[in-house]
Amino acid sequence: MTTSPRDDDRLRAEAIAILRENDLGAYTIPTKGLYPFQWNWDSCLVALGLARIDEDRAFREIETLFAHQWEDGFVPHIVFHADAQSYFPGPDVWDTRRATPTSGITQPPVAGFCLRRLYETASDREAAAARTKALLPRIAAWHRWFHATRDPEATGLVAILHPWESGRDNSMDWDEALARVSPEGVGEYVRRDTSHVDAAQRPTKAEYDRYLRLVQIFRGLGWDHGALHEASPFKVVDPGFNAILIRSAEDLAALAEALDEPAIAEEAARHAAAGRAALEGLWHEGLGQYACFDRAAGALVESASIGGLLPLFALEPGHARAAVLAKRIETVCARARHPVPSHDPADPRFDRLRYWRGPLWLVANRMILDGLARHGHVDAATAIARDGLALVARRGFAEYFDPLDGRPLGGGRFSWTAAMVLEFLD
Ligand code: 2M8
Repeated sequence: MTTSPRDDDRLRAEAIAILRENDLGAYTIPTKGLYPFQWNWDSCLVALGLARIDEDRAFREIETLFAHQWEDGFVPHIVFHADAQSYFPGPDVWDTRRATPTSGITQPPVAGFCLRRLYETASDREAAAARTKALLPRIAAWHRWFHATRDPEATGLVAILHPWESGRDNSMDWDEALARVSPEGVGEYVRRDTSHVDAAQRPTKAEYDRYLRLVQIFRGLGWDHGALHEASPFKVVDPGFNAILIRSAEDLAALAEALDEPAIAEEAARHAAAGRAALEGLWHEGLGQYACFDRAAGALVESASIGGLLPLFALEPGHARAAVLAKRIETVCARARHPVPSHDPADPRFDRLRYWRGPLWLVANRMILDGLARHGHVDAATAIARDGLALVARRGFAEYFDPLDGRPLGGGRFSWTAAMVLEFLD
């Protein structure tokens, strides 16, 4: 699919209008109603789009997120800046007791990757250098927090302790590990998401029960991050999440080099190297891609999700797995009409409508196409960007899309979809 120059102008104008309407001053909400607060990785990725409209505002987006970093280095997945009743679970459920309430779990650490792009493309070089330099120690502290609290045995790879941390909430990757979390005692609650979006496009009640049970367990430990890894019944090492951390560490090291912060550069380069070396342990020969490692069960997970394709975004150019992974991406995409399905359509569990169990997401595509381009597959990368633009031109700025027929799914007028459109129009 392609777009015409007129489509492109219309897409650009519409993307900017969406980012403006979801802009609450110092942060951007993902979409009205469904997600009325600031989300961690949404904000960083949205900053890439904002940078094309207003550089100052783009930096502000990331600065606002890091203004709510905890003293231990942790950066929350949601910052509840203002009251809103349209989302569950809200601040009272998390009960983290922060001055501005936040959640107590984190999200994929794309900040390092996004900040490097902001810095390198900024036209006001002096302002960009000063603002980037001020953020470097904060990102370094977050990465250090990951290695200390989520990799206590120094394996080089970090675990997520909640499916929401992955950003790919209901992926098949978590099915077995989540099934081992007993929902007993979770109590009654009222979901809000299914009043905004068709329930067939959202996680199930059985999943929500367990999502909430994990929150209750962690809340019972007073959100003491040093204690959660040991106590959590759910600990999974996600190749996608780790690839993002490794790539952000590489980008943090490059920024720290450029801005004369040698200690940060050295530490970040060390983290990236340790992560890359350990990634090899997540290679699943049978699936022909990377797979999650269930740290509680001690086994690789039989699940061919997009998480296992994301390492392309982090492998060094020339790495032996890169060509195999690029080929694997081609195979998975050939099974759908629109790239890149969030799960291999050949898997009988593939669900074209249900959120992260099949639909395509432009933010994931952004990282996949970056990985393809990084390893020399420029045409394949361009084809993914073009398809995404044509999809949005025809179907609107949806949260996610059916990869078989392109139907728009989830929330509408979505910020990160708008930001990715601006990225792809480049
Ligand atoms: C989705 O996750 C939230 C929980 O964090 C939810 O469903 O309530 C995911 O797609 C996640 O990746 C995203 O950051 C968030 C906001 O767009 O929505």
